[in-house]
Amino acid sequence: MDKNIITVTTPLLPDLDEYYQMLREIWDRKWVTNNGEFHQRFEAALCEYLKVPYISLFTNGTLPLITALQALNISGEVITTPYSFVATTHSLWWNGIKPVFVDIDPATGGIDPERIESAITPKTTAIMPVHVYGKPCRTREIQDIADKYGLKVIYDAAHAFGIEVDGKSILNEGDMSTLSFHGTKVFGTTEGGALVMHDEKMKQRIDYLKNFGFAGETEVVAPGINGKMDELRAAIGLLNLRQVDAAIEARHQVAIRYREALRPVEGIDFWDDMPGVRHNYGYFPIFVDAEKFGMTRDELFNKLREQGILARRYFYPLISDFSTYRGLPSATRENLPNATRLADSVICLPIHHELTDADQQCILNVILKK
Ligand code: T4K
Repeated sequence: MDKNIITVTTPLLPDLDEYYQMLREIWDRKWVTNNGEFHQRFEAALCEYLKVPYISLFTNGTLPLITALQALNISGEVITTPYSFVATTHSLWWNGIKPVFVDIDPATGGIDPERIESAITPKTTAIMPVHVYGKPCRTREIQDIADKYGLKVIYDAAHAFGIEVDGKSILNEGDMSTLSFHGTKVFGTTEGGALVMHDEKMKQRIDYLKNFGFAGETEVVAPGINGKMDELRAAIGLLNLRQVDAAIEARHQVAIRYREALRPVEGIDFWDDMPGVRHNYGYFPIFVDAEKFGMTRDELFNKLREQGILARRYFYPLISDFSTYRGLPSATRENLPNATRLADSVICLPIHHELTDADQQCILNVILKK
């Protein structure tokens, strides 16, 4: 990457010498995938770190979404948010499920529980909310609705690594939660992901499903897929667990500096930490009010680009605006005013564990019009 370019994030990578030691072990064992030793150790270490009872590793963060829907036999219609990465809705499509978009709560970016009930039809079988940017959804209200109508809840928690509310992991909410360990995330294994579940029986089912449905050498119990994580990535995960807290703290410091500098700026809005929540600072979204700021979101975005600052407009366009989904009855902008407003005004500023004060100042100078 060009030294003068400031990227929105940078991967968390382990010390190369330590990784080499682990590669040497893999070479010695000659066991490279299919529930190897590092895979088993990584699952156990993640359960402890994330405070969850059961976890199943995957090769990315999209397959756990697809697999969770399969495991819970979800069909018909699923209520979801348009304000996310497109993989959320794609996972429904790949299961032949019709996505029903519901608007978001502008205070969290997550699905607005008050709008869920009116979107429920006899075909609705589940709700798929997203803890977007790692900000916890209103999980209690969502669960109350799910219980009332007998719906499953699958959280796309791709951004929610290590997020806790009042000391409890957000990943224990709903029926299952998925994680992404993509290199752009706070915690990554180059590509990778996981599914969090509540009981051993479901863990067993998911482990079968991610291994073609094999429940033994000669028995296939379900039409599974290949979603397994290999030993090379599990090793990175084990090493990265040792440094993820420091990385989150470094990101926290970046967030503090952004907030201090941007609070007085008229027309630039951002979110503060939520009380009782342990955040991971995976993203730092700002929302531009063109009239008050005197510049549109895209003008600011392009100005940053001119300076080599590769901020991103996550999540613009809305998923409901992509051609695949545009024709759905729930995909209209009238149905999704809050999501539309956020998508049209958002810029995610660079934030990562290696962002220097000098680089952050360059970013701020553009926004402060210095
Ligand atoms: N659900 C949600 C809510 C998600 O956000 C995602 C993924 C998923 C599900 C699916 O999980 P995965 O199947 O991906 O595990 C990125 C990621 O590819 C994607 O994982 C992520 N969400 C999404 C929000 O962002 P891009 O297209 O923005 O990535 P890219 O390649 O443009 O990278 C962004 C910046 O990161 C680059 O400008 C520089 C930096 N970078 C990137 C890579 C790949 C590096 O410094 N090194 C790298 O190796 O999608």
